[in-house]
Amino acid sequence: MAHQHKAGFISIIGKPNVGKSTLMNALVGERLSIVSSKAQTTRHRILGMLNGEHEGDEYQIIYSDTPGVLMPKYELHKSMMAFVKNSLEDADVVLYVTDVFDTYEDLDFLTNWKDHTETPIVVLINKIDLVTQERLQECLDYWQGIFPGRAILPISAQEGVHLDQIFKHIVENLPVHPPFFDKDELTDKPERFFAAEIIREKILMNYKKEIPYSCEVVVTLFKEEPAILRIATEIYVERVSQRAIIIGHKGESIKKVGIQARADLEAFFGKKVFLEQFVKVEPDWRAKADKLRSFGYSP
Ligand code: GDP
Ligand code: K
Ligand code: MG
Repeated sequence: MAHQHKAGFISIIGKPNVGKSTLMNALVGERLSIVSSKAQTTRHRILGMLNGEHEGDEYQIIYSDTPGVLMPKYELHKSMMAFVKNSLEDADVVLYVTDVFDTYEDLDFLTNWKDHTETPIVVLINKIDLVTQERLQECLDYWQGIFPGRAILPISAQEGVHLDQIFKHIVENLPVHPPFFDKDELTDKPERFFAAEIIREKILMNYKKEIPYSCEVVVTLFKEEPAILRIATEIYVERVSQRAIIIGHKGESIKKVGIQARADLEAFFGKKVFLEQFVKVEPDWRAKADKLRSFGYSP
């Protein structure tokens, strides 16, 4: 039989913090999506491409990492859920990620979708490195009840356990189709998106409570010069008091973010980076549709 090209979209969805971004990074072999122990780390739909060859056929797998499904409290959450919905509509296979502590969240859109869709769903029970075989069996029974008749796989995204079995499910369901993206592209997002995400990751690591959620990072300058990459960013917060916290005593806190971010930016872009950061106040930006649009939240 003549060799074919297969290509398709694989959506990674599930509740916050179950390990969706860890999984996508593991599946594509790159740190494309921020991972943190805080819920709502991922705010966009981020594509990660994997090109290869399987049993003589070439393939292009296009993974979508998405924000965790939640009941929206802010305009920002609504737009995050719109990314999730779009991702479900486009999918050739859906990887529904849960972990060994998770229970099903009965959101209307999710339940309607799962009970009616003909799209193949693979339920992944993540973080099996943390539990006993007995507990895992309970999880398997529970999720079989929620997703009757669907494939269920225990995995550890962090330890790389059973990821090859996910791949098997995917290639079996990948449509014959020419590539959607250039074969040397890793993602659909521009370089400046990743610059902003790396800085947001450091904010998530360095500040507590509400602070990281009140922040948005905008890259205002991304300029490649022969010896250096110049990046300027604006960090938006919602209140003047939050601005003071971000900056810290004598600028210590923002300086720390800058040092950590610059190290990762240099590794990611393979180049020396000059980074400037400005902290600005935009009252209640998470509730304002026009602000959200200007920050790129229009799915
Ligand atoms: P997301 O919100 O679903 O995208 O989850 P993240 O990928 O950001 O991960 C949430 C937290 O779970 C992070 O602290 C990860 O390091 C951790 N995590 C992810 N996968 C695993 C796993 O397989 N085992 C363990 N023990 N922790 C994991
Ligand atoms: K997270
Ligand atoms: Mg995530």
